[in-house]
Amino acid sequence: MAPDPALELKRAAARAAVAHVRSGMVVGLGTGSTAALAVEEIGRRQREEGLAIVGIPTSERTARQAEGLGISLVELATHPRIDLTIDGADAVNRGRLDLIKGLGGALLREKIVAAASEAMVVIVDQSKLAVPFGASCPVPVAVVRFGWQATARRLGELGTEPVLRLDGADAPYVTDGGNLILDCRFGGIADPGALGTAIKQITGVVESGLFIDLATEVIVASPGGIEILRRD
Ligand code: A5P
Repeated sequence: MAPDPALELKRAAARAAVAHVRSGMVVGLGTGSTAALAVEEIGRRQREEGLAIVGIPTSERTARQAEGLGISLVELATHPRIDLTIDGADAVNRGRLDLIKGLGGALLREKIVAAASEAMVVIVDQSKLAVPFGASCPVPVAVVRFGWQATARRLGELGTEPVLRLDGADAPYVTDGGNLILDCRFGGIADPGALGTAIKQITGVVESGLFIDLATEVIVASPGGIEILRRD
Protein backbone atom coordinates (compact mmCIF):
# COMPACT_ATOMS: atom_id res chain seq x y z
CA MET A 1 0.00 0.00 0.00
CA ALA A 2 1.29 3.49 -0.88
CA PRO A 3 2.36 5.50 2.18
CA ASP A 4 -0.12 8.15 3.33
CA PRO A 5 1.81 11.47 3.23
CA ALA A 6 -0.27 13.04 6.04
CA LEU A 7 0.33 10.02 8.26
CA GLU A 8 4.05 10.04 7.49
CA LEU A 9 4.20 13.73 8.52
CA LYS A 10 2.47 12.96 11.80
CA ARG A 11 4.84 10.06 12.32
CA ALA A 12 7.77 12.46 11.85
CA ALA A 13 6.24 14.82 14.44
CA ALA A 14 5.79 11.89 16.84
CA ARG A 15 9.46 10.94 16.34
CA ALA A 16 10.51 14.53 17.10
CA ALA A 17 8.44 14.47 20.30
CA VAL A 18 9.80 11.11 21.42
CA ALA A 19 13.34 12.37 20.81
CA HIS A 20 12.85 14.28 24.10
CA VAL A 21 12.46 10.98 25.98
CA ARG A 22 15.46 9.67 27.92
CA SER A 23 15.95 6.45 29.88
CA GLY A 24 14.79 6.73 33.47
CA MET A 25 11.94 9.11 32.68
CA VAL A 26 8.34 8.83 33.80
CA VAL A 27 6.38 9.57 30.63
CA GLY A 28 2.71 10.55 30.33
CA LEU A 29 1.18 8.69 27.39
CA GLY A 30 -1.56 10.63 25.60
CA THR A 31 -4.69 9.44 23.84
CA GLY A 32 -5.78 9.69 20.21
CA SER A 33 -4.49 8.69 16.81
CA THR A 34 -1.49 11.06 16.93
CA ALA A 35 -0.48 10.22 20.50
CA ALA A 36 -0.68 6.55 19.49
CA LEU A 37 2.12 7.17 16.98
CA ALA A 38 4.29 8.50 19.81
CA VAL A 39 3.53 5.43 21.94
CA GLU A 40 4.47 3.28 18.95
CA GLU A 41 7.77 5.18 18.61
CA ILE A 42 8.54 4.72 22.33
CA GLY A 43 7.95 1.00 21.83
CA ARG A 44 10.32 1.01 18.86
CA ARG A 45 13.03 2.82 20.81
CA GLN A 46 12.65 0.35 23.69
CA ARG A 47 13.12 -2.58 21.31
CA GLU A 48 15.85 -1.14 19.11
CA GLU A 49 17.74 1.28 21.38
CA GLY A 50 17.21 -0.14 24.85
CA LEU A 51 15.26 2.93 26.00
CA ALA A 52 13.99 2.23 29.54
CA ILE A 53 11.08 4.34 30.74
CA VAL A 54 7.87 3.87 32.68
CA GLY A 55 4.62 5.26 31.33
CA ILE A 56 1.41 6.63 32.79
CA PRO A 57 -1.44 6.16 30.30
CA THR A 58 -4.25 8.71 29.93
CA SER A 59 -6.88 6.16 28.89
CA GLU A 60 -7.65 2.46 28.95
CA ARG A 61 -7.11 2.46 25.18
CA THR A 62 -3.59 3.82 25.53
CA ALA A 63 -2.87 1.44 28.41
CA ARG A 64 -3.78 -1.51 26.17
CA GLN A 65 -1.56 -0.22 23.34
CA ALA A 66 1.39 0.41 25.68
CA GLU A 67 1.06 -2.99 27.32
CA GLY A 68 1.02 -4.60 23.89
CA LEU A 69 4.32 -2.89 23.14
CA GLY A 70 5.89 -3.99 26.40
CA ILE A 71 6.01 -0.51 27.94
CA SER A 72 5.97 -0.71 31.77
CA LEU A 73 3.04 1.17 33.22
CA VAL A 74 2.93 2.81 36.64
CA GLU A 75 0.41 4.92 38.54
CA LEU A 76 0.41 8.52 39.70
CA ALA A 77 0.05 7.24 43.27
CA THR A 78 3.60 5.86 43.18
CA HIS A 79 5.00 8.28 40.55
CA PRO A 80 3.40 11.68 41.26
CA ARG A 81 5.97 13.62 39.23
CA ILE A 82 5.94 13.00 35.49
CA ASP A 83 8.97 14.16 33.51
CA LEU A 84 7.28 14.54 30.16
CA THR A 85 3.85 13.97 28.67
CA ILE A 86 3.32 13.54 24.95
CA ASP A 87 -0.23 13.99 23.72
CA GLY A 88 -2.32 15.17 20.78
CA ALA A 89 -4.90 17.96 20.72
CA ASP A 90 -8.04 18.98 18.89
CA ALA A 91 -7.17 22.68 18.60
CA VAL A 92 -4.11 24.78 19.42
CA ASN A 93 -4.03 28.51 20.10
CA ARG A 94 -0.77 29.58 18.43
CA GLY A 95 1.26 31.86 20.69
CA ARG A 96 -0.32 31.01 24.04
CA LEU A 97 -0.38 27.25 23.32
CA ASP A 98 -3.82 26.91 24.90
CA LEU A 99 -5.40 23.64 23.78
CA ILE A 100 -8.79 22.10 23.28
CA LYS A 101 -8.71 18.40 24.05
CA GLY A 102 -11.20 15.64 24.62
CA LEU A 103 -12.77 14.77 21.27
CA GLY A 104 -11.31 11.34 22.08
CA GLY A 105 -13.09 11.38 25.43
CA ALA A 106 -10.02 11.19 27.69
CA LEU A 107 -9.79 14.84 28.73
CA LEU A 108 -9.98 14.35 32.51
CA ARG A 109 -7.15 11.83 32.79
CA GLU A 110 -5.22 13.77 30.13
CA LYS A 111 -5.47 16.96 32.18
CA ILE A 112 -4.54 15.25 35.46
CA VAL A 113 -1.48 13.75 33.79
CA ALA A 114 -0.54 17.03 32.05
CA ALA A 115 -0.88 18.98 35.30
CA ALA A 116 1.51 16.53 37.01
CA SER A 117 4.09 16.88 34.24
CA GLU A 118 7.25 18.97 34.13
CA ALA A 119 6.75 19.35 30.37
CA MET A 120 3.96 18.61 27.92
CA VAL A 121 4.81 18.15 24.26
CA VAL A 122 1.81 18.17 21.94
CA ILE A 123 1.79 16.72 18.44
CA VAL A 124 -0.74 17.91 15.87
CA ASP A 125 -1.20 18.41 12.17
CA GLN A 126 -1.72 21.86 10.70
CA SER A 127 -5.52 21.56 10.71
CA LYS A 128 -5.50 21.90 14.52
CA LEU A 129 -4.17 25.47 14.25
CA ALA A 130 -7.34 26.79 12.56
CA VAL A 131 -8.24 30.34 13.58
CA PRO A 132 -10.01 31.71 15.45
CA PHE A 133 -9.17 29.32 18.26
CA GLY A 134 -12.27 27.30 19.17
CA ALA A 135 -14.19 27.85 15.94
CA SER A 136 -13.19 24.50 14.45
CA CYS A 137 -14.32 22.22 17.28
CA PRO A 138 -16.46 22.15 20.41
CA VAL A 139 -15.04 22.30 23.92
CA PRO A 140 -15.74 18.88 25.46
CA VAL A 141 -16.89 19.15 29.07
CA ALA A 142 -16.93 16.07 31.34
CA VAL A 143 -19.90 16.16 33.72
CA VAL A 144 -21.24 13.82 36.36
CA ARG A 145 -24.23 11.76 35.26
CA PHE A 146 -26.50 12.88 38.09
CA GLY A 147 -28.52 15.88 36.94
CA TRP A 148 -26.52 16.36 33.75
CA GLN A 149 -29.46 18.16 32.17
CA ALA A 150 -29.27 20.85 34.88
CA THR A 151 -25.52 21.13 34.35
CA ALA A 152 -26.14 21.49 30.60
CA ARG A 153 -28.61 24.33 31.26
CA ARG A 154 -26.04 26.18 33.36
CA LEU A 155 -23.42 25.70 30.66
CA GLY A 156 -25.93 27.10 28.17
CA GLU A 157 -25.91 30.35 30.14
CA LEU A 158 -22.29 30.79 28.98
CA GLY A 159 -23.51 31.13 25.39
CA THR A 160 -23.42 27.59 24.04
CA GLU A 161 -25.89 24.82 23.26
CA PRO A 162 -24.34 21.75 24.92
CA VAL A 163 -24.76 18.49 23.03
CA LEU A 164 -24.67 15.20 24.94
CA ARG A 165 -22.07 12.99 23.28
CA LEU A 166 -23.38 9.62 22.16
CA ASP A 167 -21.56 6.40 21.48
CA GLY A 168 -21.95 4.37 18.28
CA ALA A 169 -25.16 2.78 19.57
CA ASP A 170 -26.85 6.14 20.31
CA ALA A 171 -26.45 5.64 24.04
CA PRO A 172 -24.66 8.33 26.08
CA TYR A 173 -20.89 8.08 25.72
CA VAL A 174 -19.37 7.20 29.10
CA THR A 175 -15.76 8.11 29.86
CA ASP A 176 -13.18 5.83 31.51
CA GLY A 177 -14.04 7.60 34.77
CA GLY A 178 -17.79 7.01 34.36
CA ASN A 179 -18.71 10.58 33.41
CA LEU A 180 -20.71 11.98 30.49
CA ILE A 181 -19.43 14.50 27.95
CA LEU A 182 -21.23 17.62 26.79
CA ASP A 183 -19.74 19.07 23.60
CA CYS A 184 -20.04 22.86 23.79
CA ARG A 185 -19.49 25.07 20.75
CA PHE A 186 -18.54 28.65 21.57
CA GLY A 187 -17.32 29.76 18.15
CA GLY A 188 -14.06 31.73 18.41
CA ILE A 189 -12.89 31.89 22.04
CA ALA A 190 -11.43 35.30 22.84
CA ASP A 191 -10.36 34.50 26.43
CA PRO A 192 -9.84 30.73 26.87
CA GLY A 193 -8.60 31.11 30.46
CA ALA A 194 -11.72 33.01 31.57
CA LEU A 195 -13.99 30.56 29.76
CA GLY A 196 -12.22 27.58 31.35
CA THR A 197 -12.67 29.13 34.80
CA ALA A 198 -16.35 29.91 34.18
CA ILE A 199 -17.04 26.35 33.03
CA LYS A 200 -15.20 24.85 36.00
CA GLN A 201 -17.28 26.90 38.46
CA ILE A 202 -20.51 25.17 37.41
CA THR A 203 -21.61 22.49 39.85
CA GLY A 204 -21.76 19.14 38.08
CA VAL A 205 -18.81 19.91 35.82
CA VAL A 206 -15.88 17.57 36.38
CA GLU A 207 -13.43 19.15 33.92
CA SER A 208 -13.32 21.07 30.66
CA GLY A 209 -11.25 20.31 27.60
CA LEU A 210 -9.61 23.75 27.73
CA PHE A 211 -5.95 23.18 28.64
CA ILE A 212 -4.44 26.49 29.71
CA ASP A 213 -0.73 26.96 30.52
CA LEU A 214 -0.04 23.23 30.27
CA ALA A 215 1.58 22.68 26.87
CA THR A 216 5.26 23.63 26.81
CA GLU A 217 5.89 22.78 23.16
CA VAL A 218 3.69 21.99 20.16
CA ILE A 219 5.12 20.06 17.22
CA VAL A 220 3.15 20.70 14.06
CA ALA A 221 3.29 18.30 11.13
CA SER A 222 2.70 20.46 8.06
CA PRO A 223 3.40 19.81 4.38
CA GLY A 224 6.40 22.16 4.65
CA GLY A 225 7.90 19.98 7.40
CA ILE A 226 7.94 20.00 11.17
CA GLU A 227 7.26 23.30 12.91
CA ILE A 228 8.00 23.73 16.64
CA LEU A 229 5.83 26.19 18.55
CA ARG A 230 6.75 27.47 21.99
CA ARG A 231 4.78 29.73 24.29
CA ASP A 232 5.22 33.51 23.65
C1 A5P B 1 -8.36 12.57 23.43
O1 A5P B 1 -9.26 12.70 24.47
C2 A5P B 1 -8.09 13.88 22.80
O2 A5P B 1 -7.78 14.88 23.70
C3 A5P B 1 -7.03 13.73 21.74
O3 A5P B 1 -5.80 14.18 22.20
C4 A5P B 1 -7.43 14.52 20.60
O4 A5P B 1 -8.77 14.14 20.26
C5 A5P B 1 -6.52 14.36 19.37
O5 A5P B 1 -6.75 13.16 18.71
P1 A5P B 1 -6.15 12.87 17.27
O6 A5P B 1 -4.68 12.86 17.43
O7 A5P B 1 -6.72 11.52 16.92
O8 A5P B 1 -6.63 13.95 16.36
